[in-house]
Amino acid sequence: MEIAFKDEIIYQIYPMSFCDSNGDGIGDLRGVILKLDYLQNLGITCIWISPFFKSPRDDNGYDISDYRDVDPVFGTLDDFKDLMKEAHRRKIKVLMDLVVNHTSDEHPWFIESKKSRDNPCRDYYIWRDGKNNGEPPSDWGSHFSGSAWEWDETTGQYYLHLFSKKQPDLNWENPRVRGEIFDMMEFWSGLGIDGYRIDTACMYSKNMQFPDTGEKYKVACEYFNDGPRMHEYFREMHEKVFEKYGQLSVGEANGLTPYKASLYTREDRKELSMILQFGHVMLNRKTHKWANDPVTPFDFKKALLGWYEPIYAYSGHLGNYLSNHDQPRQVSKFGDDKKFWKESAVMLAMLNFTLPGIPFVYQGEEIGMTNCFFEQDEYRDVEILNFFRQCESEGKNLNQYMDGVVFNNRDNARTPMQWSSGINAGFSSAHPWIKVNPNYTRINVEQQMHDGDSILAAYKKLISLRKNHRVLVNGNFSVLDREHPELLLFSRENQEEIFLVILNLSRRSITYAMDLSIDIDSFKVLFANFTLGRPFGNLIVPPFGGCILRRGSESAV
Ligand code: TEU
Ligand code: CA
Repeated sequence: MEIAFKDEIIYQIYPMSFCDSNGDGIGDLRGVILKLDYLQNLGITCIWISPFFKSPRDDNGYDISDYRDVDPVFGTLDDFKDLMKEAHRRKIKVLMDLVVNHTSDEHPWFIESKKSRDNPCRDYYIWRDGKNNGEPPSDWGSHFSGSAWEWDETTGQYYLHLFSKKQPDLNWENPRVRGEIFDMMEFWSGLGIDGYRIDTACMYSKNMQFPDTGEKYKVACEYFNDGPRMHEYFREMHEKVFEKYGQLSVGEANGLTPYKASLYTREDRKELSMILQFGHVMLNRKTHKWANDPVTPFDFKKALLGWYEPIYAYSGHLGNYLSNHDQPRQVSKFGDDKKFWKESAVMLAMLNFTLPGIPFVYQGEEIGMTNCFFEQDEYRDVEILNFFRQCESEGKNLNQYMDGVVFNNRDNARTPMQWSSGINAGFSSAHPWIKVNPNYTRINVEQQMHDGDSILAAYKKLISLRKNHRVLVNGNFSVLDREHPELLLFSRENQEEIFLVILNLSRRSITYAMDLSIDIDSFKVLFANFTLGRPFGNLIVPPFGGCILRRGSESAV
């Protein structure tokens, strides 16, 4: 059975860095409206906009102080309504970011909650006494360094924050909190929102005893991820909002297994449409969050197959992504942003558009935007700035982590969208809130718009190919030559046709003798980033080479 929305091509917009329409150096909603024609021309059918709600922007909007209004820096509610109208006019759906594990500490609920222990909003959040020795309630660490507990002098208790201390966790055990959230979702659904990307989707149901992990400041995923009431919460959300409005729901879900992910995304479970898993993006960070551990092409291949094969065996659903606002630029991480910049950018796009699952494109990946080097004072992200502060306070030598910091920091993905080689890459007429990647003079939309051999042109072709061949939406997924250390080979097959996808995930040229059981010469090249000589039997796949071969059922032997 095919889920609704399976044909979508979803483009993620990080509004602060997308397009500044009013010359204040920060992207905004009217800037998004200005670029809807560009997105329509690219072939995008749906946009996910990272938070644009009222926020002190401690975490660039993932710290919300008013869920029902647009932050003035992004515009007004009327601007949002215009955006909805203009997007829908172009048959582009709009997903909003649902950030409900926590609010900002400047949200009225939290301002009330911290006034007194008996305030009606007290148990909207998670407050606990410290230990007798003056220590926090437990040894849990925040994702953004330090303790996950912050002391509040007024009421003499600690509050939980899995992220920054300006992002107090909501208490989902409280039915009033759930009611507030579903009401808020009704508000945005009433404005025509087509669905939600759900932030930190499996962290809402915590072990409310807050047991120690035994390791100071360990991020206690075992006690807050995929907790006991998560399915109950999403079934309620599905019934009260998603089903009622026919909406798409995409859960950002780190730390699951394919089976557990299927319990959130199987149609009959009536919870989420799909999840975005983390198996491939955390490969280089196994020893430490700020490590840059070596990752082989085979590691990358196994991480992908470790998800894509079982999830479909369990009838679960994934979004396909290699980039987002939290991850390094994909061409720098999984490709080669120097010697094989274009080849690897296009090969990765082929991967993302041909794996089973709904493809997500993160702003700038379609032109091959790369990681960016920052001087220490040029960083903006709370996650990395907190880590610098933690290293300083604990007397840790930051240099031991700098390779990982430079490679993994989230600001890599948040440099302004590179529209042209003009001032500030055409992003803004004012000095941008964050450094523009200096390579904007050669990597920008304007430069690629009219180049049929550009990365942008490849994205347009691949999106069109995906729209014209539903085998990429509903075709069976079969892996070939699973043990090959550099080549990823798989087929997608339905009644009408079969696609054969061959991708070199490495920077080595690979000579490959096709399995003779496949009559590969009956296939035609549909798309490739290198020239294939016939017969295809003995392929020489160049570094980051990729090809998509097709055979129609009419020609099947
Ligand atoms: O990210 C949650 C999350 O998984 C992050 O901790 C991410 O893995 C990490 O930053 C990678 O280094 C979501 C949002 O995508 C992120 O932007 C927010 O900062 C976070 O939640 C809190 O809302
Ligand atoms: Ca602006």
